Amino acid sequence: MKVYDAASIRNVALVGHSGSGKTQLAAALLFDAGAVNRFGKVDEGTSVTDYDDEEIARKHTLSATPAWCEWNKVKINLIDTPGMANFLSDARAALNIADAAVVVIDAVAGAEVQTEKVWAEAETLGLPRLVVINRLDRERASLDRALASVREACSRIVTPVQLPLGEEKNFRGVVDLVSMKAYLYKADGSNSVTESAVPGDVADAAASARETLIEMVAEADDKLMERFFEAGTLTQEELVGGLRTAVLAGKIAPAFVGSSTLNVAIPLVLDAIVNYLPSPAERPFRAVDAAKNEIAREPSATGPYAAFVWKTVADPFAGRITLFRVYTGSLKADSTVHNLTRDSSERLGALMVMQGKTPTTVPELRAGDLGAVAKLKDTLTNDTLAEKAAGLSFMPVKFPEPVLSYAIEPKSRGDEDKISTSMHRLEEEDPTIRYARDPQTHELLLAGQGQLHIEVTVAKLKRRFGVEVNLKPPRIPYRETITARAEAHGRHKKQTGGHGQFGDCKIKLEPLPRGSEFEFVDDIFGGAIPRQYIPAVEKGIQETRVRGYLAGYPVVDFRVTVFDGSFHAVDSNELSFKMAGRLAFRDGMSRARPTILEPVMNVEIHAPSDFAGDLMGDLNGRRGRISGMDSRGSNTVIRAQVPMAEMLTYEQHLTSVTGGRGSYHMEYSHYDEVPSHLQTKIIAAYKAERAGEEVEEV
Ligand SMILES: Nc1nc2c(ncn2[C@@H]2O[C@H](COP(=O)(O)OP(=O)(O)O)[C@@H](O)[C@H]2O)c(=O)[nH]1
Ligand SMILES: [Mg+2]
Repeated sequence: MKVYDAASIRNVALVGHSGSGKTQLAAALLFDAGAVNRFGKVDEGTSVTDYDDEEIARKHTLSATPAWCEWNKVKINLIDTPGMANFLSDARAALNIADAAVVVIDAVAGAEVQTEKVWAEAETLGLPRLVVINRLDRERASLDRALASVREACSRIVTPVQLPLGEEKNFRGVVDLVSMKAYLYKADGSNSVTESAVPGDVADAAASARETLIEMVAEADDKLMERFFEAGTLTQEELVGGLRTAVLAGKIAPAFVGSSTLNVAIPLVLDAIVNYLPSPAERPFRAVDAAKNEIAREPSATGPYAAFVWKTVADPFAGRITLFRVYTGSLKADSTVHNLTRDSSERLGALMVMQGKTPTTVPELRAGDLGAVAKLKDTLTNDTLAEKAAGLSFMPVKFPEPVLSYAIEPKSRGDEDKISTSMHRLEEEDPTIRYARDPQTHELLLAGQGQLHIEVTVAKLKRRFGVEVNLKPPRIPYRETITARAEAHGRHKKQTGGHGQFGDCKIKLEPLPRGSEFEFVDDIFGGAIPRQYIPAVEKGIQETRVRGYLAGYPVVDFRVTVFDGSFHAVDSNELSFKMAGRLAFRDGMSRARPTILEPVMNVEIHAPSDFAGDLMGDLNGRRGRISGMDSRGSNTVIRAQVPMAEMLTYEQHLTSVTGGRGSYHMEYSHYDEVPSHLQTKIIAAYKAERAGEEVEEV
């Protein structure tokens, strides 16, 4: 396979709300460019980029997937990304290594919640954007309405460069406002096209839309503005050149129209990617130097190499597949590279470029290109592969922390080890999940971005690694604390046969601010407790506090001061003082007015404004505190703080209330006291759970 130089590469992330047609668009682009010989269909499970079993089954993209094609001698690297809230971090990871974004919009729905999110992300990263208003063949599709909503929700820089020919199911092509030509397609999936002059019935509309475009282009550049005032218009060359400059500067996002299922007007998007979007050679890349200062560098095909690992795929057969972008220098097959992040060396075998799941080997990948390599030993997502001489590394992408945690248990006994090795591989692939054993309950916990995310992870575990688990209802990580100061006394005395046991201590308990965990202060003077036994007192308290006092949750945010005690010259030992510590702690807790704390989440909900009233009422019922409300076009954004315990079933609720048109996001905020009537329930549940167990001997 050919090796490409930066100037003949485009790296483009396809982003947008779920269902706008990104994956189908990728299938059409790849087919039209001749990169695949079959026109893949999402609905038939044959798209190039939704190849994972789970994606095919759910008809939803769950993970960012690269593909590529060649168009007019330029290699286009496309990255298809998920549009669902639970999986959006993969879209972010893709945008981070792309040079431009193609934002896909459903011509019926217009801009949606995740459209705004990915738009904002692309803007923050300074990426030139191109908009594709897709699904124009559907009933009630409207370019005007879709455009108006994108311009309102995202930005005024969105400017149409095409007009549609034919409406809804008769949508057949476009008038290109730059070339002022009409392109009609057969709409049978093939890309056969008839080029003609602009038809008479749309001539006026096209002329005036072109005028607007020319004005927008002129406004984006002072020199062109002057020319525009002198001549009253721009020449064709000025328009073409000026449009490109404006796109690169982020001043115009040209909007294209199309149907990705009928394959209408899609080849023009390939032209646009090549003509209007930047090559890596035109974009200095961002990195940090040895002192961690941000720097911008020009890529160069020669000189020291530096590459960034943006994703890892856990393949049950091929093992770990590492996806990277070469930013400068070049990587060669069968060579050794340095992992700067881990200071280790990695042997590269075959270098590959990925067409969905299908690899093609390449001898070399140069600055600006994307590629993959299998079976690296310890390289993970966010690592930098670079020669020290390059003097730079790449900033890791910050992935969101999990917000919900479920306990899982193997369906067949003895699968624990297999679960944990498979889970660790899935964790490498998806940095937004966490898998761990609860130190107190010994349960296996799987945490992720939402219920759907957890379900998908469990499904992957089954399909890819053949391990089945049951999901148990999520546990809330409650905590306990005290609200009053108390003094307490613990004395452990046992007279057995010969040698006895004796430990005795007096302690003070005091509340501390949230987040302080636990402090232990030694305030013994004059040897009331011999030095060597004081750590034993602390240990005794530590061991008991993590097991809870009211309902089995760790006691936090308090200080213990040991201030007095007594000992016995013969019978005192470490164990006795540990016991005394435990007794004192429990004695103190009984008077320190213990209480239960629960995690409270920051929640942000986006939904059509018609539902705002219902959703706010429901949040009140969930003990939520509304902290803000905004309207965005026809949508409302509600911000609230809600206890985690009330949010466990929110996903289903929101979907059913809004008919799937609402979405939400939440993250941990702080711990707060549980209202007392609910504490009673938590304590009762704990007692019921423990009813069968032996009572621990203190
Ligand atoms: N009618 C019509 N359906 C489309 C078009 N593009 C995509 N779809 C359908 O819309 C659904 C979602 O498409 P998909 O590519 O998976 O959307 P994604 O979530 O953005 O990747 C699928 O059923 C597609 O067949 C289009 O241009 N016209
Ligand atoms: Mg998709």
